[in-house]
Amino acid sequence: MSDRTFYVTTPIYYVNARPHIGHAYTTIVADVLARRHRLLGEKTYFLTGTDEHGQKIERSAAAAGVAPQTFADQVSRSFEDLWRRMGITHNDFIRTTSSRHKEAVQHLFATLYERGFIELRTYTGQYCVSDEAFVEVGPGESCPECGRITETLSEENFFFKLSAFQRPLIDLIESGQLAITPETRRNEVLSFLKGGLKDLSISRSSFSWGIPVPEPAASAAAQKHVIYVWMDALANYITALGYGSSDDSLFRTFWPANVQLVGKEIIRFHCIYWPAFLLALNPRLQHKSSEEPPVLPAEEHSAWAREWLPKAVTAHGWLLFEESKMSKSRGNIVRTETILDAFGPLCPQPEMESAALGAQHGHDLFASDVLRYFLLREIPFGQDGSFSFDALITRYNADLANGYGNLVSRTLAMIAQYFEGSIPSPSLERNGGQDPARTERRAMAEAIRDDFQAIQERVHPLFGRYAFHEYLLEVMRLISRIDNFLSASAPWKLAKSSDEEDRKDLATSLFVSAQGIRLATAFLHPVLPFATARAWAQLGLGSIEDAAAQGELKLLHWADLKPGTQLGVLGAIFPRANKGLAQKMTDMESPIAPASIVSTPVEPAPAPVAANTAEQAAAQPTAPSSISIDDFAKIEMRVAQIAVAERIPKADKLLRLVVDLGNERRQILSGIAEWYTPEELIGRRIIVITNLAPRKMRGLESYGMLLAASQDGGKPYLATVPDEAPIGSRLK
Ligand code: ME8
Repeated sequence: MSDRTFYVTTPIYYVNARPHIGHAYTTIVADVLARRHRLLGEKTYFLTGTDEHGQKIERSAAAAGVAPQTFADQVSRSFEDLWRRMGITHNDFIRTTSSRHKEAVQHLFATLYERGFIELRTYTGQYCVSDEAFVEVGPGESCPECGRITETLSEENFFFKLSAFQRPLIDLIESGQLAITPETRRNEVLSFLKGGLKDLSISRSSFSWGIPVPEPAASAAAQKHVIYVWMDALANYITALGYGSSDDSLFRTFWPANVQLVGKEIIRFHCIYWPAFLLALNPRLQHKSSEEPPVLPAEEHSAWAREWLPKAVTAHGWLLFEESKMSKSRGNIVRTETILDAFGPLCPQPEMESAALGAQHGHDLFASDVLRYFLLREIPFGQDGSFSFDALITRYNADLANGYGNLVSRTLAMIAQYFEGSIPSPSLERNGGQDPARTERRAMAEAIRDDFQAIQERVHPLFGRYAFHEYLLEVMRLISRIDNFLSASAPWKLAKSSDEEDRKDLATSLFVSAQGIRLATAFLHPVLPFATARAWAQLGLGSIEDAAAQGELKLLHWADLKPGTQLGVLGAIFPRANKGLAQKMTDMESPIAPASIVSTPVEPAPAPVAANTAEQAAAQPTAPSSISIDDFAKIEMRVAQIAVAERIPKADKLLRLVVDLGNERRQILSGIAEWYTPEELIGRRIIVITNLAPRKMRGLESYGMLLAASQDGGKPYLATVPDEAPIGSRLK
């Protein structure tokens, strides 16, 4: 192991709703980086966690009818559970409601107060609850960041003297000491800084769900204050390492972070507030709060920054779904669990992936690889990228099933068949004599060997620059090259020949392909940790984790693949996925309100006035007595026209309907046969809930639910809309 350390962090995610694939994206990138740096032999630490204080969480908990801590516990656990299902290798999971964090944040606040960087003032301004920030707009106007209406807050507040750090921050960013990537984000931060910095309000007294301002500051204020949620949250990156506690050995080993990964919307918090808090900890800046802070020469800040500021903040773009940013407040999220549940069952021999934890975990790890690959291959890191189930399946089939998986399967199957499962001995020689095909395949084999080192020199730096999509594109090029080489060599034909030279070429072609697979597998390991473990074992090379830990994947040498190596147990790696899986995932994306994962008893909601079977009504989750507008927005209701209505044999109560939604037709089964004849229904414009999970009744699938009003078992009256309401339009 080298002396180098590597510390990578993700943002800590709010617990106001369950995780979605946007959160998984950042966490996956951090995991890929952590795995890569571990295999480079660096002592690596990877931190993630949850952000649990603030008004937003307090309100979400109130809407769910539970105490904020209960709410935070439940949602935080859903993040931890998901990362475990996905095989994420974080070293720590920090929660801002943990006592270790709270105490250290109070220590941070008290230190800055003592240094004269925090003082008490009165402030009136517009506050955006969603972003948890004061914004510079007039009363009643909306937030320039997220567009939501702001609230006027007038508070006695503790202020942090952010304005004192404008110059030092500009210098540190311009000199590259605090690296911000990509370039566009760096420019955005610099132009914001150059526009001037106002002091920052860092406490709140209008609500109580936060870390109390500690003494002696607390006694100076008339009211009780909690620490501003962003100061609380940003501090996690050091509180998790033991900053401000009796054991700060991790802090001394790993801080400053090598890279802090964030989504682009929170770059300012990480590149302005966060480094300013850290610069203010410099004891040489101590002053009385009534005085102006001393101006230190740039070298002094630079020396402090070397020890205290993150080396780099890197922002990625947004995952878009249906054209807009995937977010819980917009209600257009895709849950990672959907992908795990849909792709998992495709995993052949899942117990191989997870000998210790069983087949279910194997399913999850397999599916997690699929999502990891897609996100890194599909989206140029730093840019926004669209997510769709169709694109996921297309990419999976093209690159993983038909590409990598197929190459591994066919090569190893031939080695098993023609060489009794033992890696053959090559005879690389250029001279093909009079036979042009032989000359060509020998030249191709030799070129692959000659290029073995150069490919690695070309591909590895792409990873270092976070150009994951180019990196994976290069790996796929390597796979195609080996595929083409195999097709040109046609070992299955050579195997039929008794010619001595053909026998040699048969051995060489399979040996060279095995080398290509070995190289592709080493390249892919940080991105596809589970599939590559399987391929490596099938190649007869044992545990890829061990190889990674011993630094053997850093740079491969041709001579390290020994002829005579006995292959492991063979089996498919990535079977082809059926296109129907996309519809399955779409159907699985039924809304789950945050409240539905809270186990505290809540008032059951009135039964939904829907005209389906009693069984279906009983399956409705109980809801809290009030739901937020965001929760309501998750229910997709559309205008539909009934195109087909018919009775179902031997089912007195059910009708089978086919409804037209404009861009699609759906089958819906509805328990209204006692009250409506099929004839009177055809042509009616009704309202359908379109994003319910499908249900099977009488062997038929139902993809949605009609809205109707009814009283205790009485006739359901179908909710209708005027004929001019466009088919497919959404009810909001
Ligand atoms: O902002 N595309 O938490 P958060 C890509 N608690 N990434 C996305 C995404 C999307 N559509 N949606 C979310 C917070 N993310 C604060 C952070 S850190 C001290 C405090 C990812 O739950 C991305 O990393 O809103 C983004 O920055 C983060 O989740 C925001 O998560």
